[in-house]
Amino acid sequence: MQDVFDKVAEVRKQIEEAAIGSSVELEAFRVRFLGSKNILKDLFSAIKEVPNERKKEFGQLINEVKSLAESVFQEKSVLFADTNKQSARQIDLSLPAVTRNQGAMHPITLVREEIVHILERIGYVVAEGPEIEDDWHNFTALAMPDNHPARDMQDTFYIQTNPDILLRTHTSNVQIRVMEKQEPPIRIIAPGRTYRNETISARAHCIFHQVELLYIDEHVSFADLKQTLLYLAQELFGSQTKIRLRPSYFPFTEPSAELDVSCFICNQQGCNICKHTGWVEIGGAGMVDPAVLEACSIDPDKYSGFAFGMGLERMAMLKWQINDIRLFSENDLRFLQQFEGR
Ligand code: FA5
Repeated sequence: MQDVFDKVAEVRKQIEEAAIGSSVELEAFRVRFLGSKNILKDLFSAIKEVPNERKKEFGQLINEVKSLAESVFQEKSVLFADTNKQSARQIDLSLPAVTRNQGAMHPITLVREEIVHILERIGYVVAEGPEIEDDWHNFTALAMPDNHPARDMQDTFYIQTNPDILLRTHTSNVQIRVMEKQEPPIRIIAPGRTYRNETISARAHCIFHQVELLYIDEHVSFADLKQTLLYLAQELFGSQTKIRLRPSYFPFTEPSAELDVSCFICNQQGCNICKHTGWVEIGGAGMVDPAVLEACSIDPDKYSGFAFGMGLERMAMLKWQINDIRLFSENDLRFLQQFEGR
């Protein structure tokens, strides 16, 4: 008989000492002490073993234990109410899936990366230079001294009216930065942002991007330049692509040329992109002028090299037939989303 009273005391102890640290443990507590098959029910049915004169005392004891279990449950339920709601939300499989917007690479980044990877395969490494530049690296060392007429072709933004500090007008400044520091052989590719004080239109912007190529070593010839440009054009536009070099003028290269590629849109049948000529221009190139090598303390009798520069916006416009350069900087999602997954 004492056994039954001991059992009640034991259950009370279990309730008092129950470790309830989570909603899962709270539920286990509820099932054990308050559920439809809880252990207090077994004790209630043991009342028949209790002598009549102690039945009342026994009944009160069990009711107290039951109330204790209920109040512990109430108290802990409040604590875990929020957590319960959250976990219910997490496992509600009937809810529609949350789709995540992963974003897309910007088309200029895509073209830049493609060009960089193509040239890395033949030994070029990426080099960087400052966008806020001094006159020496942007102009003078590139054989464009003060008052040189070629400066007018690149309308320049100067910083706070200081004629020596400017926003670089091309990535050719990186040629000088690298040649000043590094002994040949030099084989670099320099992508970056450039600035010109030009009226913004569908074809020109005041902020745009260029990629510069520079190769300096012993015995580098115009044939090496031509072969490198052919490789780049065929990797970018397909193995059937032809190139054409037209004589041109840049103060820092001699001889100089404009690079045209056969129109990959119409296969030289004639279209709006190539203005029915079958060719599209993609950049300027030439053999580095010996005066530029000298300005960077590189011996022009020992070393020679070539340089090439092109506009990234122009490349992206050709590649995806985009007809307005302003789209690249407007951050219009309808435009940018078209490059998802590329
Ligand atoms: C240059 O900037 C020379 N530094 C390129 C060069 C490098 C020649 C190495 C020889 C050796 P140019 O001013 O032509 O050249 O510009 C090169 C390209 O930049 C153009 O073909 C064009 O695609 C792009 N570009 C120039 N101005 C703008 C502009 N306002 N908006 C968008 N793209 C432009």
